Amino acid sequence: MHRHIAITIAALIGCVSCGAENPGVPDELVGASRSSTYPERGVVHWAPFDGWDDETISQAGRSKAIVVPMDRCFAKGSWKVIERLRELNPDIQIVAYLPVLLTYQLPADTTGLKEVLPFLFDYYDAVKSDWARTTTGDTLMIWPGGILLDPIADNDINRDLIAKIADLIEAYQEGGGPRIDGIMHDYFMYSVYINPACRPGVEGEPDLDGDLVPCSEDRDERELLLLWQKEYLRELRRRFGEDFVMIGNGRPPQEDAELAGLLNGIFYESFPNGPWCWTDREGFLRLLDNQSDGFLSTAKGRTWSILANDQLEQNNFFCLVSSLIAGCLYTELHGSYTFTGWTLSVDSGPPAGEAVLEGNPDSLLTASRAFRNGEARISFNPNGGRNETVFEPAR
Ligand SMILES: [Ca+2]
Repeated sequence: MHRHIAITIAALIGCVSCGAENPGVPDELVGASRSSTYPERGVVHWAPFDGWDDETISQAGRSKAIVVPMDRCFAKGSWKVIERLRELNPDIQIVAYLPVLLTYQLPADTTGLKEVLPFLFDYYDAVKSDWARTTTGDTLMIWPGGILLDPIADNDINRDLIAKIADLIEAYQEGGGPRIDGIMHDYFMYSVYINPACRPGVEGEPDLDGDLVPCSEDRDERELLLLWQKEYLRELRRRFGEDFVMIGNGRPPQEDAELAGLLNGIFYESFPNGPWCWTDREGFLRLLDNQSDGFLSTAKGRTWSILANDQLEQNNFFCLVSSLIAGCLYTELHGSYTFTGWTLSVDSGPPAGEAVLEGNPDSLLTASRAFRNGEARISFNPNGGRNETVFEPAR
């Protein structure tokens, strides 16, 4: 632990604002609403655009990026909203959410689905021969309705599956509608976890290579699982280019430098604690570590991590202040991954310095960063909990 923290601080000293400098972006975006470039926002909307009025679209247009399910990005019903967002903010990044190695069961009658969400249907169809199985031969459903795809074929990675998915995305990208600017990959994994809600319907344990040894006890299998995920990213990068924004959720992007280097950002789903019950301080220091130079790759000249937390409303402000210090994007959520507009109002202006850590990374610690209009500051208690979270305007 001590060694990790020492490395964290060493990395911080060399951190050059983690892509936050962006001199080409105007302080005001086109549209009715005045907007500060900092803090930097990212919309996270895992839902249809139904109900988005002009005001919601205008507010969403104040963000750097917007994460929307890929099937929605490629649906005609969404095109007007996406085109309007680009009119309001030509620099906005439309990032398509797509789970890693997962397909969802479809309703029995897919007639409407083919019309309204053709990508969802075509994706299901393209990968339906690649469902993974358990040690008892059962279908490997890992979330209710969500079936894992098998990354292993003939004791090697399943390259056909990579090609099928990449081919499909490429076909839609070239299909004549608005193009996507990137993908948010949900969710990279070291091993396979079956959500308890799938039991007792699912029998047996995950077994991706078919040798009847569960994934959790099968090192070769887990190595191929991780390798598949990296090769998948390499193939998407090869097809869509260096500036295609790729953001990853899950633990491997936060720990595996090789995987992180194939990405441009990390999605922090439950910042700062993660599903792994980190203290606030541990989660925050991990963020700084991840955002230090050279861990993630850049796209369009910067990194694209997003801080999110839909569980605790008070964490929205903690995400905002943390994003300022770390040089990434924050989102504001209120109980679900549905964008309803911005309620927090901080006009920090651009950074005026680097992040500074003072104190003891294992005890009392304060992180701060100067901005044109004030200072972002977070302090932590000896037990790792947060004390003060503030943006203090300059006098
Ligand atoms: Ca196995």
